[in-house]
Amino acid sequence: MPTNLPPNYYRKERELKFAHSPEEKIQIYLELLAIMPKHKGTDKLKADIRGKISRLKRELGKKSFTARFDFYHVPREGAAQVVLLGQPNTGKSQILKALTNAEPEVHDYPFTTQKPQVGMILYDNIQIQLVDMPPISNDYAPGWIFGIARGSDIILLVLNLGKEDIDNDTQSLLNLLETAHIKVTMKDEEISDEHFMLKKSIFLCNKEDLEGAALRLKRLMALYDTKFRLLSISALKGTGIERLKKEIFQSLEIIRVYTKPPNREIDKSHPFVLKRGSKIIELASGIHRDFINELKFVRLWREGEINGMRIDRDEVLEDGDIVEFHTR
Ligand SMILES: Nc1nc2c(ncn2[C@@H]2O[C@H](COP(=O)(O)OP(=O)(O)OP(=O)(O)O)[C@@H](O)[C@H]2O)c(=O)[nH]1
Ligand SMILES: [Mg+2]
Repeated sequence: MPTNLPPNYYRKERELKFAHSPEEKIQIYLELLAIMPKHKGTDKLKADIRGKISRLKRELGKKSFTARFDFYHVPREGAAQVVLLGQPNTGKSQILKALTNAEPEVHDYPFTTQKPQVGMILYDNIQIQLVDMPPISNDYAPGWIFGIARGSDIILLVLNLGKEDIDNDTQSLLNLLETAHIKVTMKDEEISDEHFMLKKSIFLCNKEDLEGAALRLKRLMALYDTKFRLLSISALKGTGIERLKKEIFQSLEIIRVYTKPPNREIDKSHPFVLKRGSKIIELASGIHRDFINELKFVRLWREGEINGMRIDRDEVLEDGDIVEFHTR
């Protein structure tokens, strides 16, 4: 295995362990190929993966793969991918509608949504992809839905505060996820459990406008508030939506960094989005592969702290940093 693979390669690779269907596995392999840096050291690995994909395709019969392909993959767009999961009629599509410009079908009967639908959340100057999924329940829980959830950055577990037995629904939702090897968490623990993928989640308690909602929320809080983040909203009335956007942004633990050529103004509309804790060197290698070799020095502006000082390439970046690259 080549040593210089990026961290998201290993995260993606871990999903293979829990993928059951050939379609899901093919999708993961395709994404691994896309993530892999292009250099001599990865040639063999690339060939191995291509071989695996062909074997899986043969196993599947080419026709059915292309016919069902769309269902198994939602191409990533924007700074992160956030997935809505929940039982039928809990308001997932209404939430997509409230947070984005998408116009999904919303109806007062279960199983309205039959395939993934996407929209973009605008938060300040970044875009986050929101994926609305078909419902899951004890009677309907196809593997591909969980495959998409395992590949996402955050899961929003949508619960219906209008339902008296919301406690049972919540527990069965968590059970369904565990059966699919997903354990929800509040913290960013990425590769810490052998049998589960730990996924950051928010319990999204929807329909707070309905009668009895406040009491049910209180009950849920008593059960889950110490371990999980609970948020109450009404997607229909539009309450709690701005706070939800902010919480999603905060849970993603991403930072925005602006780059500029020397002696030029910065363009704040196009930030680079990086994981919190990223260094200058990671920013530079994201710009293009050889950029780091062309670098002579770097200046940094950080509000109220640093004003154009030369900094080391191992400097850890912060949200809002402005970086000026000087090349040879
Ligand atoms: N009162 C109230 N009704 C809501 C709210 N959010 C959604 N609804 C209603 O609940 C019903 C179901 O909403 P959907 O968004 O279609 O639910 P869903 O979870 O996408 O349903 P499936 O696609 O079947 O899984 C619709 O009649 C919505 O108008 C809310 O915040 N308050
Ligand atoms: Mg729906």
